[in-house]
Amino acid sequence: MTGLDITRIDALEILDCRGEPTVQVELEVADEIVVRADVPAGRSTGANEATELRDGENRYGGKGVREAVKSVIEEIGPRVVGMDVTRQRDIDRAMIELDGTIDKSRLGANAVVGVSLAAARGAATALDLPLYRYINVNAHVLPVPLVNLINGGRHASNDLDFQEFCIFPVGAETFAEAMEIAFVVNSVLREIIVRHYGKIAANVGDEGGFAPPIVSVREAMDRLAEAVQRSGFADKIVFGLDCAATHLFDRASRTYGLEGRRLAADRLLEFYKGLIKSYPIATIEDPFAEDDVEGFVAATRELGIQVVGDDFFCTDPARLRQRLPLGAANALLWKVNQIGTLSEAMDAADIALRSRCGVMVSERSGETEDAIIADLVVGLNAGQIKTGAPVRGERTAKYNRLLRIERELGPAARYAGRDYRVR
Ligand code: 2PG
Ligand code: MG
Repeated sequence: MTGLDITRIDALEILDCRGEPTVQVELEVADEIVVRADVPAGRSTGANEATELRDGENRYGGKGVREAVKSVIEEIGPRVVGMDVTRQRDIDRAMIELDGTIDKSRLGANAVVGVSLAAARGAATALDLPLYRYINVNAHVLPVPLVNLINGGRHASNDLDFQEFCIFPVGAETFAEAMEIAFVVNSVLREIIVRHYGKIAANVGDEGGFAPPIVSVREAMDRLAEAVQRSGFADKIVFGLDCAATHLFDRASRTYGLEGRRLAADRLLEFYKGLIKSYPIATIEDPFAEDDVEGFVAATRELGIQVVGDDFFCTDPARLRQRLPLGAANALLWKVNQIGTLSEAMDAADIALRSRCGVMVSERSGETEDAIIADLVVGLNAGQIKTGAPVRGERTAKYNRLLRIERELGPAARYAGRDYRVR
């Protein structure tokens, strides 16, 4: 045994920010160091994501994760206990082989990803390094936060079709300044929303953004643009959208549902062009459905902004290899639990960065207080992060960790700013 061997693995069913069950993995290194990792969960998921194991009985409306907990304790534990915790790829590969399916559905991606992330954290802790530096000795780039201030789609109980309306403070000097800007815009937006829709409209959606009773995309953009104008930071802010268009798409008619109309892909593209003319939008995620490669190619060619693939890539190296050469999308939304292991997700980031494609590290709508993505985004020097509104503990946990990392790095820290996509 070396001082880096995994000596024990345990798991527990805990709750995410929606109050739904999720997996927490506890991992012990060398009989003394104990770390934990919590597994997040999506709501607007892509069809090609690695598959979570949910119990499907009466408990928790079928969403219990006792089976995934059992996978960790009874199957993964005996396989990886005794392995060197710094051998991330070996650990991940051992789990992939043990699972034996293409989508990790036998053990459950929620079991596998928990162990994968706990191993990385355990290794960093055992070596007495912050996780971002364990991943990369040259980690120094603080990301621009894509701050989600208005929620719609599957993340809110309103009828707004697009899922996320965000500000992107690319003109801040530091990450700390970006957070201050986000606070001011969010506060002004709150006043605007209360004035227009009443105080009940200031309630928030799954990612902490407001969820007012707005139907029109342009009306939401107008409210956000007014908040930015009044905040005094207009010269430092551009906008971003997550359309989550997979969930607007009707397969039978091959049209997208928007504001009560049904639009073919070319009409939707025209709608985007109009929006980009009216507002300084710099980034748009999933503007077309997960399998609408043509739509993505057209968007990437014609919109002239960052086009991010979320459901479109599912953080899957194979999908990136296939679709990037076609000119479909020019940025990857990076979510470890979409593919299921840290090493596969890092392969996806590598492919993207080598193709001069941006990488935006992302939370899931169902998060916990675990802030691991803050370390991962700095470890990748990715330059952009999406982690919800600047409120609610499961979102601020990530922002707070980034504030801490910026201070730890001191003069070595560099805020990505306008170079968020490629440096
Ligand atoms: C998205 C994510 C995160 P979910 O679509 O980008 O914002 O949502 O986790 O529900 O898939
Ligand atoms: Mg998305």
